[in-house]
Amino acid sequence: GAKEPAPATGSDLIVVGYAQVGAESDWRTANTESFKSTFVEANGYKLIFDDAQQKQENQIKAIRNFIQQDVDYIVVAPVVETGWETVLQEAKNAGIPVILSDRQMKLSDESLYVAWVGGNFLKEGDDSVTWLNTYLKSVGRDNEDMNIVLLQGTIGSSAQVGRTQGIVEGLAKNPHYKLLARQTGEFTQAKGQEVMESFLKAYPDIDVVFAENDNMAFGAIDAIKAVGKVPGKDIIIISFDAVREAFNKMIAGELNAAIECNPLHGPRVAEIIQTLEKGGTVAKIQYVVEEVFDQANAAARFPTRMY
Ligand code: GYE
Repeated sequence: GAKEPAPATGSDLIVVGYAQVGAESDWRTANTESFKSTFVEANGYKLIFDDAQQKQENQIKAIRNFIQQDVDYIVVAPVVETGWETVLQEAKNAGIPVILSDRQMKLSDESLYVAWVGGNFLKEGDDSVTWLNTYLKSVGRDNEDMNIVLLQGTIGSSAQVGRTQGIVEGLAKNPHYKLLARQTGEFTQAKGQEVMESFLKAYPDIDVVFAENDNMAFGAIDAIKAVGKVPGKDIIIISFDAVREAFNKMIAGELNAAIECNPLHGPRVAEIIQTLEKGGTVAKIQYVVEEVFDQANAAARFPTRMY
């Protein structure tokens, strides 16, 4: 009869090096968890995980280490878009395929990576302004002038670049919208709070905050409370990611909307690797389908959220 396949020994495992951005947000924690739970021995993998603490130089070092260790695949969630050609060429010379996940790179040579999977950040930005347009209309405030501030993510990251572009271009279409200020909060709650505090001091009459991730919105909520205003009522708050805590805040009425960005890329990257292992071809750019959540659907959708 047919023989059972031999159990995977150490040398049979597919070795994957993951150069992760850091641990700056709930989204990032869920993303790390997704890789750690997917790339396990039981699935035929050995994962070498590196946390770059939001520094590109650390990510470049990590990639060089992966090349040294002759891993089978390198996965990168690039902290910023530019400056990767040299190290990716080194990976290419070593014959190691590179898969990008989450944020994109801007490269002069697209052959330096096999595939990318992640969210459509420009669309997310567009969706956030569309949500505001619809909401203001529904509450009869679409003829009011709106003073708006923007908490940006890590400058030069494709998540920031795309979301900022979608937001700024969307706002520019409506003469009632006035973007007073934009500044980075580095995708962290602490920095988001700090920047929002300074916005509130500089601009006493803010109507709307866009935060390029949930954690910065959580910081903004605290800053708004600290000046005696009611988040979600006195100031409309829109954020990105839609992590579990964002649902809690929408249900509590403190956050108005969260534009989804799905972090569960582990299985998606594993599928790409499995296809490559079988000699198949993969789509170069793979966008994940994402939704928009607000106070009208948050409670109903919360129980089935995966992150
Ligand atoms: O929105 C933010 C995280 O790159 C899409 O990075 C990701 C972003 C996400 O820090 O929370």
